[in-house]
Amino acid sequence: MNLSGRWVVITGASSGFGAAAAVAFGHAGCHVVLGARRLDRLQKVAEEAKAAGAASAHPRVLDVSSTDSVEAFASWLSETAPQVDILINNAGGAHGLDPVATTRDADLEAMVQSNFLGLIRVTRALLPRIPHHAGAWILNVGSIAGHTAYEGGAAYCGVKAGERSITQALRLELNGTGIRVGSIDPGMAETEFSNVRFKGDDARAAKVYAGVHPLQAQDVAEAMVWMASRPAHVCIDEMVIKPTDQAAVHKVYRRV
Ligand code: NDP
Ligand code: 8X3
Repeated sequence: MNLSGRWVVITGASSGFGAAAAVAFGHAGCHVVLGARRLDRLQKVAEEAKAAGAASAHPRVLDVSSTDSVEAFASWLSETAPQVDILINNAGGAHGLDPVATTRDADLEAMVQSNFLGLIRVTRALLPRIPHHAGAWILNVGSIAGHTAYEGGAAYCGVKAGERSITQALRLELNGTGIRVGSIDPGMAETEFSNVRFKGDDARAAKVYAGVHPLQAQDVAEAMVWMASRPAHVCIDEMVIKPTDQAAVHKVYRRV
């Protein structure tokens, strides 16, 4: 399917996968609509998307953890875009790596609000703008953490397992509308993910990737474009994408 001229909404587009997706869908000639809390970062990404060939690029503040913010975004969008052909629910991340015994409420709430409730809120708000029987697509960003839990990941693994359930329910609910629904579930990728998880402790974040050749954001963005550009009758329900060095959540090959 030719993506040129399609309207793509990407949440969490100020860094990592979302920013790379803005550029990749821009390169495919799409109109890109970019949401996140850091507007200055979004504006830079919008410029990069335009330079890559985007038909247009529209940055806008969005906090998926707030229903008011999501509704304001949806209302602005109805004045900006004729429709939403592709919705990429990417906003989220991990906060902390503490075991259940010592985990903090603020971290739990941030993870549930952004990865889980935010995904439902944004989808609910934009669903009326997604056309039926036109090859439209909703892509949710999950994780291998949603397939296999690890120590310190009770809440993060839990919300990503929840993302799989949301995706599966939505796929069933929208069957017959022609709207495709799927999940992309990456493994270890070097973005700002670990810097956020470890609250700005960049040395600890760097250790996560030491000696490994992790995924880069562009790897995931290219996979998203491939998934979106399948013919309208083809829905990639779930894609797991990991570094070659990562055979499983706990099995990572390190050169050092
Ligand atoms: P980054 O930290 O680089 O990007 C996260 C993005 O989410 C940022 O743009 C951030 O923007 C946005 N975001 C976070 N909270 C909110 C919120 N409340 N409202 C709006 N936007 C929000 O990490 P990644 O690119 O790696 O993460 C993207 C997604 O991929 C996440 O869902 C993450 O869980 C998932 N993932 C990451 C993996 C990895 O190893 N990197 C592997 C598997 C999945 P801002 O702060 O400006 O709001
Ligand atoms: C991010 C991948 O395995 O670090 O979702 O949780 S992992």
